Amino acid sequence: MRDWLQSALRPAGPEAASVHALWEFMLWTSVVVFVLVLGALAWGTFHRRPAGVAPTAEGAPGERRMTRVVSTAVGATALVLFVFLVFDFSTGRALTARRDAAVRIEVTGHQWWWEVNYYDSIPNRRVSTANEIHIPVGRPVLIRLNSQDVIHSFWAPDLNGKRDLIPGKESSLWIQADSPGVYHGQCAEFCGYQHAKMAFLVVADRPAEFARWYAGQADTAKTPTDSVTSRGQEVFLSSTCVMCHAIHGTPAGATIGPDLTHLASRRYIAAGSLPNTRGNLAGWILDAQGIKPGAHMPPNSLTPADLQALLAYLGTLK
Ligand code: HEC
Ligand SMILES: [Cu+2]
Repeated sequence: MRDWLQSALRPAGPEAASVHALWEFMLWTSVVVFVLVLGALAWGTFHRRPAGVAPTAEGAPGERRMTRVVSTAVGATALVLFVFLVFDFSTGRALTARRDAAVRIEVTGHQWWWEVNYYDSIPNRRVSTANEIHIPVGRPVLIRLNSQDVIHSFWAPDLNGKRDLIPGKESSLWIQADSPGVYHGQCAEFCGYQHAKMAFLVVADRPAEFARWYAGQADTAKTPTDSVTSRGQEVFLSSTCVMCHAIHGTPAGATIGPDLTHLASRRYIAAGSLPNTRGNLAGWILDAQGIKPGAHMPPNSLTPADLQALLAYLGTLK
C-alpha cells in the first residue's frame, strides 16, 4: 500500500472543495488571531506599569484603555466565532443539498471490508462488489451507508469528509469527482483488530468507461471453458467457499464475505491489503489469517493442483 495516497488538502470534487474552503478559512483566521495574540503578549511583556503603582488600584494609568481593548477583543472573538458558525452551517447545507443522483450506491461496513451494492430499479441490473467503488466522473453520486456489525466510518478525503456507518441507522453522503482517477479511502473509526486494513478505492471513470464497467459487473460470472477452470469451479463449489461467498451464475450465493463474481476486475484484495495478483490470492486463500489476522475467513488446505485450478478459475472472473 505504499502508493496509497489520500489528502483532504487536495480536493478532487465539489464536496471536498467546500470542506477544504471551510478548513482554509478557519486556518487563516486562526493564524491571524494567533499572531495578534502573540503580538499582544509581546507588547504586554515589554510595556510594564511604572513601578510603585499597584495594578489593582482604582483608576491606575491606562486602565480605561485596557477596558476598551479587552472589550473590543471579546467582541471580535464573538464575531469571528459567529462567522465560523455561519460558514460551517452553509458548508453543511452545501454538502447535504438534494440533487439528482446519477448513481445510488449502498455501502455496508463489515469487519473489515466494504460491501458495495449499486441500486437499479431493474433487479438484474443491480451490481454487487467489494472495496472498489466505480463512479461516473463529474456526476453526483449518492452513497447510503449502513453497518452489519460495529460503527465504521467512510472516508475518501479527496472527495468528501467522513461519515459514520452505524448499525441499524442509515446515513448518507454525496461524492463527485471532477476528473477521472483513482481515489483512496479508508475506515476512519476504530472498528476492531483489522481496522487499519479496511481501505477502499473510488474509481472515477469517464461515462462510456463507467457504462462498460457497469454492464460487465451486472453480468453473471463467466462459465469455465476448459478443463482446468472447470476443475477450479468445482473446487470452489465443493469446498467451504460457498458458505460465505457468492459467484452469480453458479449456486454460490452467500453474503458473509465479498461477492466474487467479478473478483478479477478488482485492483486489490482484502480491502486494500494486497494487490490482486495470482500469488497474493494463493497466499490469501491458503492462510488469510497470516495476512490479516482476525479476518473472518478461515485458512484452507487445498492440494497444489486444486489450488492452481481454483486460482485459474478465479482469474477468469473479470
Ligand atoms: C467463513 C466464511 C468464509 C469462507 C469459508 C471463505 N471466505 Fe473468503 N472471505 C471471507 C471474508 C469475511 C472475506 C473478507 C475478509 C477481509 O477483507 O477482511 C473474504 C475474502 C475473500 C477474498 C478477497 C475478496 C476481495 O475482493 O477482497 C477471496 C478471493 C476469497 N475470500 C476467496 C475464498 C475462497 C476461494 C474460499 C474457499 C476456499 C473462501 N474464500 C472461503 C469469508 C470466507
Ligand atoms: Cu471499519
